[in-house]
Amino acid sequence: MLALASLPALLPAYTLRVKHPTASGGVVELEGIAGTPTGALSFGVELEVPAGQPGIHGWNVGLSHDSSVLTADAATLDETAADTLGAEFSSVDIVPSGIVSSVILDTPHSVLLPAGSKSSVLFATYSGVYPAKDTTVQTRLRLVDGLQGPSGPVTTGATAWNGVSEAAVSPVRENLIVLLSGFEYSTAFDLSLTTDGARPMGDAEVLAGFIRPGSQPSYRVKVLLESRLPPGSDSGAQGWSLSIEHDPSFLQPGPPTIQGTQAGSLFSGGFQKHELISNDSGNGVISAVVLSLTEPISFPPVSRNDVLGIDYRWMGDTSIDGKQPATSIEFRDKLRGQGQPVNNVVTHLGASNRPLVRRRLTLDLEVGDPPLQPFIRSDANDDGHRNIADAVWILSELFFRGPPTLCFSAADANADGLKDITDVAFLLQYYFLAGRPPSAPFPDCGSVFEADPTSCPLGSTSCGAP
Ligand SMILES: [Ca+2]
Ligand SMILES: [Ca+2]
Repeated sequence: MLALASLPALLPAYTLRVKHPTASGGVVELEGIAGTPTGALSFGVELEVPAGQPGIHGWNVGLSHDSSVLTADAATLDETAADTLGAEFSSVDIVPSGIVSSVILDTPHSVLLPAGSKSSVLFATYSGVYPAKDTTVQTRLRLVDGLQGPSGPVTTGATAWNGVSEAAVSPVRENLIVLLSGFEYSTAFDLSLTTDGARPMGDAEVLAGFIRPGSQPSYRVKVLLESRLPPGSDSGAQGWSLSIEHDPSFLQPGPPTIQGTQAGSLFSGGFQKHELISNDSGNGVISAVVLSLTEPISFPPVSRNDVLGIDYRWMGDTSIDGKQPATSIEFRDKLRGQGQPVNNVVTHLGASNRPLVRRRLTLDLEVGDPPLQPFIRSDANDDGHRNIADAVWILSELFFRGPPTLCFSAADANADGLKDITDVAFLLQYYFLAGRPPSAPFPDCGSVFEADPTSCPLGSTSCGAP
C-alpha cells in the first residue's frame, strides 16, 4: 500500500455530482397521477476533474436514497468512464438504502480521468409512487460515507495520480433533491385546439386541405375551454395557464392574444401574460390568464369558450407539388419562459385543475392547387338559368333571411370578392339596362381560382364535380 500524500488546499475543487436531465439548481421536480408508479427514474453521477489538477485514477461512490420513497431498481457502470476506459477493477452493488461502486482504472497509472474533464461514473434507476393529489414528497439522493458494500463500508472519494504518487481527494459533493408531486385529472374541464375547417377525428382536430405551391398561409388557432361542472355550481373557470407546443420547422406562431375571444370579452382588471418559447424546454406558446383580480368573474359552470387565439404561419417547404406535410400543435406541460415551467391548468374556486381531454390540432396538408368547384357566376339560386330570379335570390338572402347561396362566388356577380347589394344592382343593370355581363365563368359552368379558396366549396353547385 502506497503512502498517500495530501494535496495542497485552495486549488480548484474536484466535484462529484448527482445528475438528472431536468434538474435545476440541485432540485428535480417530477409530477404524475396520484397513486400511480413513477416508472423508471434515471440518474447519473458525474466526476469533474478541474483544470490544473492531477488526473483521477480511481474512485469510490456511495449514493444513498430514502427507501421509503424510492426503490433502487438498477445500477450500472455501462457507458461510464469505467466502461469506456476499460477499468482494471470495477464493482457496483445495490445495498440497503443505497448504491455503492468502486473503480480502479489501471495499476500502471497510464489511464486517468484528465484535468478539465467531466466523466459519468455511475448510472442508477429508481422507481416510486406519486403521492396523493396536490401533495409533494421530498427526498434526496446523497453522496455519503459508510454504506455497507460487499467488502465493508464505502468512503466516497477519489484517488489522484500526480505522476509520482497517489493522493486521496475528497470531491465536493453536489447532492440532488427529488420532489415527487401527485395530481389528478379534472373531470370538469377540457382543453382543445381548433381552427376554421378542422374536424374532430379520434383525439385530434384535423385540418385537411391544400397549400398552394410557394405560399405561406396563416391559420388562426383557437384554444377552447369546455366546462362541465356539476349542477348547482355557481361559478366556473376563473383563470388558466396554457403550455402549447409546435414544430418550428413547420409553423411559426404570432403573438398569442385573448382579443376577439370570449375570455377577452369577460376580462376585467385581471392578469395576463403570454410568451413565445424557443429554448431547451421546447418550442411553443405559454399563456396565463386570470379574468379578474378584483371581481368574481368566471365562465358559466357549463360552457364552451374560446380563451386564446394564435396565428400560426406555415413555414414548411411548399416547393414540391404533391408533397403531403403534416404536423401537430398540442398541449404539453412544462414549457418554460421567463418564469417557472408552465402546466396546463384551469383555476376554479381558487383550486387548480388538470384538464383531462386535451385535443391536439393536426394539420394534414397537401401541396398543390385545390380542385375547384365549377359554377356559373350570377346563378345564385343554382338552377342553371341566368335571369332576374338570381338578383331576387341575393336580395332575399341579404335582407329577408332567404336561403343562403352555397357557392359564394356564384352570388358575387361583379366579382369583387364581396356579396352585397352591388351584386343585385349589377345583375339588374345587365339584364335590363345593357350593363356589362358578369365575368367568367359565365354564361356556362367553369372554374376560376378565387382569392378565397373556400368561397365555392366542392359540391356546392349543380355544375358537377371538378
Ligand atoms: Ca339562376
Ligand atoms: Ca360582389
